[in-house]
Amino acid sequence: MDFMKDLGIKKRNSGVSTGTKWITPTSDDWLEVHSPIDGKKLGRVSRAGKKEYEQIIVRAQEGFSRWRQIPAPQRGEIVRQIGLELRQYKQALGSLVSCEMGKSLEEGYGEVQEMIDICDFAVGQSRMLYGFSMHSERPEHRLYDQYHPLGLVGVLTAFNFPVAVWAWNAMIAAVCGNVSIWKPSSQVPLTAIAVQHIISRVLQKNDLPEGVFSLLIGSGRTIGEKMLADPRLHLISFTGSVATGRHAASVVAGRLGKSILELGGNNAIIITPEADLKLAIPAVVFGAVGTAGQRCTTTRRLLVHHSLYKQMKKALVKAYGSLRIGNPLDSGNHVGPLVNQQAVSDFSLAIKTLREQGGKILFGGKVLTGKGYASGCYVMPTLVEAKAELPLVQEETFAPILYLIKYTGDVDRAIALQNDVRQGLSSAIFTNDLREAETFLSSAGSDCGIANVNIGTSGAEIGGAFGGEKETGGGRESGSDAWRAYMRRQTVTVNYGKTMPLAQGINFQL
Ligand code: UN1
Repeated sequence: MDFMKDLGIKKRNSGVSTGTKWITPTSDDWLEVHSPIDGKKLGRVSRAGKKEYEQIIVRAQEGFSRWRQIPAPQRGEIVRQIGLELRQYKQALGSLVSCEMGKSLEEGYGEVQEMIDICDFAVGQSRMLYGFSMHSERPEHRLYDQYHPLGLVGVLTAFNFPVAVWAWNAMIAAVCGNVSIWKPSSQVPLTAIAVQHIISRVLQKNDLPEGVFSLLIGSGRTIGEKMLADPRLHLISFTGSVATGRHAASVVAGRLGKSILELGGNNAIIITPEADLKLAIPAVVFGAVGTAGQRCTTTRRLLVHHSLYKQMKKALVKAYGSLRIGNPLDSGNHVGPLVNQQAVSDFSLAIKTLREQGGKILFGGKVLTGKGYASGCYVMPTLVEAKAELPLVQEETFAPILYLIKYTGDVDRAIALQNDVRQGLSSAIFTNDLREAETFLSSAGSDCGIANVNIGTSGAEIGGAFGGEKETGGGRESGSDAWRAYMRRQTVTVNYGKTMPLAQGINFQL
């Protein structure tokens, strides 16, 4: 595979880098990487131990003391160059994402495009780190707020978006004057190494110090835990499951550190009687089967008004029948494999449990075997007729399983069903009725971080703030004013007069 070579991936790779220099771990701890496409070994990665962890943190601290002195627009210029470099490697990196993680090639390219887009966004943001200027209540006083970098930002990313989520965090953090330390998922270390090669050329060309963008590949139990507990890391951005996120949140909160959590979703689309099904059907199918159902924004529940239910069910069974499942590097296929055997077991267990709980499989429900499916990671996208209150419908199963749920009554009833889960990431309604759409968007509407009208639940643009409520964790990353979470806010009052008045009119005479 030529793209591996172009990206600097070798048979044996170091998993530790300070941004400009690779460190060879002293321990003999190797991670073997296999593709879920065909089980083929892609390479080996040496993992960081305690010693390398310490080296990385110290370099990052040194790097930060230099990086924060560089004016923000100049930091933006570095990010601009990273964006240009990523454009050169879009095909190669997108192919590696697809190969290592299993998402379709189109989605692999899309993910790299998200990186490029956030670079462009961050370049602009580097000139817009605005604070407010207020009017002081005292004469000859100036009152304003300003934003300073936080310091070291730990970025712990999940397997399903091996590169984009890092970029949302690292690029915004960088223009804000922070340095970042990236611990990718152990499922997808090679894409992280490839990214590190790409950015290290930019860092070297600009004569930047070590420690601005570091990479630490290691196990969650050692390196991940160390990062969570380390008071030298001012902010932890964590993407992953609710269970691990809950643990991460408590460890970081225990040391009064800051965190951004982007945890699970259980996203629903509402189809009202006023929906345009020509729009809704492709959006539902992409939302449910894209990335083989392994996005946190995947459509998991479809709430269909009873008047359209039969029609919708028929159309979906037909659409699912036309999906092509197979090697994601073949652009003719819609759906690739799940990430590993564990994910397949989780899928099979979910199907069994659904049957026990009274769900009816309308399509799929099987693990694929035979030619082209030898890795054992391919499953059939699955449609299940279910009641909203089934225990498993309340959970996020990270697989392409879509629950068809019939509702009767008005849009308020559909919104109540949509909100009646513990997670709160993404949501959507398909309707051409203004009242229904605006009710869904109102304060009594969707309780999710993302609410879409006539668009599916996944595929958010980088320009908006990304994240969700309730068990999704409450954090926001990426666009809008999410940058503020990466900075420390300082309220400044300057007295340029010749007297010393106190606020609130307090009289204090010596
Ligand atoms: C994720 O699944 O963790 O909105 C991120 C989307 C993508 C990002 C998903 N832009 O589906």
